[in-house]
Amino acid sequence: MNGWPEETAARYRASGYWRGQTFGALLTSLKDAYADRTAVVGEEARWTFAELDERAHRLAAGFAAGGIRRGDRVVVQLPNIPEFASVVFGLWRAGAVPVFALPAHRDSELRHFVEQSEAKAIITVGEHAGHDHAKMAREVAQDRKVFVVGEPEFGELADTEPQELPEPDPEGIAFLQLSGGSTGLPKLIPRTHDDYLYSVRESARICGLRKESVYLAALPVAHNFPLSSPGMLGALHAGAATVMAPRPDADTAFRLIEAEGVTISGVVPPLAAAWVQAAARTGRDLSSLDVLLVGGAKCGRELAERIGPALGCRLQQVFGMAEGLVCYTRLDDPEDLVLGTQGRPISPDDEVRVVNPDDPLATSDDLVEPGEIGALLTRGPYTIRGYYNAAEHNKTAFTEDGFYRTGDLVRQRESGHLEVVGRAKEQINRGGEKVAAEEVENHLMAHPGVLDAAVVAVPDEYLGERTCAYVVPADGAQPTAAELRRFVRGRGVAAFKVPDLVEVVGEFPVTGVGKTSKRELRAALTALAKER
Ligand code: OOB
Repeated sequence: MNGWPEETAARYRASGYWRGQTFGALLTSLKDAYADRTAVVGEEARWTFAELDERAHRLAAGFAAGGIRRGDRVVVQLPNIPEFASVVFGLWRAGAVPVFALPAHRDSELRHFVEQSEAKAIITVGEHAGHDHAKMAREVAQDRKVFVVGEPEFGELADTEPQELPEPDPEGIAFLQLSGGSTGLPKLIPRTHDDYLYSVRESARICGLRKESVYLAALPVAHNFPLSSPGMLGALHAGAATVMAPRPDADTAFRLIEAEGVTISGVVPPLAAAWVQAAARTGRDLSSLDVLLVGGAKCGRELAERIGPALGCRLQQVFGMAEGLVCYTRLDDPEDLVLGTQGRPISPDDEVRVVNPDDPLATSDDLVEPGEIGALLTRGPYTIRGYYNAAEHNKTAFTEDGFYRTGDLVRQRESGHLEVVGRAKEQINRGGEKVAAEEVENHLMAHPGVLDAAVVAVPDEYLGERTCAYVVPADGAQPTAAELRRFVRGRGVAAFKVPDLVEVVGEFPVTGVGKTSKRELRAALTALAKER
């Protein structure tokens, strides 16, 4: 029922990976073990495990009373605030299924998540970072419920008398995570209590979390990396505190590291570079920081080498994906592996195949020679077997024998460590934020003055990659770059999806490429863009 064949599921249970525990039950056991220890810290709040547990119970009862039933999907768009934790655990206890939107998402994306998941409600905040989230949610929601943290109605929910609610199925869908996507719109990723909790437990162990640890959630906490690698959930699992950073910049992060004695955090490479630079002139005491995880996009060797000395901490590389597989360098790995690879999988039962990179539909048998570059396929105890309600897309996104086609180009060392060397998928990795080429092209092509568009990555010193849109105007039209960027923004998309560069051209500046294959066109344009 959850996508894994029953035989495989039985093996994962027998191996102790899937333990039949729900997130709600986990929080109960954490409350029993760590009642008075700090669980979550925000700018104005500091909750113990007992308080978080109590809040989650009340919210669960509130959601149930408010008509949220078992299995109902609820889009959650919250920034890094303690209520993220209480709301999500509250929904879990009510048996509901959170759908994790990022604060950067705008109305067209929110609408897509609501429709795709057939959500019953949206939970959001009022004004955040200059944007009125409540207003946006109400427009998108139409006749669905909207709960706004900080408004009286939410206060009532949060104050409901706790009640016993039936436990959800630990092998059923716990939440829907968003894929970075390479086709039209982000796909929804169904994760179960059992599979996700396995990755959380192991991540906490691999990253050395103890109850004395303090995790700084610098990136938007709904994303898989700060959520579970090891993230807020890994920290909670270990009995450690999570400090919610309202923003990820060095000033904010360093202030919180000093004030809260943060021991561990996770950042994308451009942010790591910014922290490294800022560390040289900071007056803050960063000595508590022990481990910095870097991932989401490739951390080059040069940056990797500077992180430890500049921040006085250990570097741990992480290469993961919301679909499942997460790789870490281990804290006791030799330096060469820590600096030069993106780690090895969490589980001995994560199956990794490096296959023919020239065939987008290569199967798990089309292996390259050991040590050669190939496309990464994977399956295992916490990697999904299919996207949510996406039967057609699943036919190519997964092999017949259930491997997920990651779209990443890797080389595997004898130790099992993977080096990410590139990407085969039609996606731009903008400093860890994923942009699907086709999604942006579709927005551009909605402009009456645009005949055709192709979006590709251009190398960028700071972000690693930026987006460049090549646009062919319709007959007689002369759209400008500024106008097209404004147009895309006006379509209601996350700011990181607005093309950084727009080149309006008479025709696509590559010869010998038919317009039949966008894939080939993008490949040729990417090669051209690299030479710029
Ligand atoms: C993380 O998750 P997603 O779902 O936003 O993006 C996954 C993709 C990977 O397929 C790969 O293309 C890229 O992001 N990626 C990396 C990387 N980590 C992720 N590429 C090169 N080097 C790395 N270290 O980004 C994510 C999820 C959990 C933990 C960490 C990152």
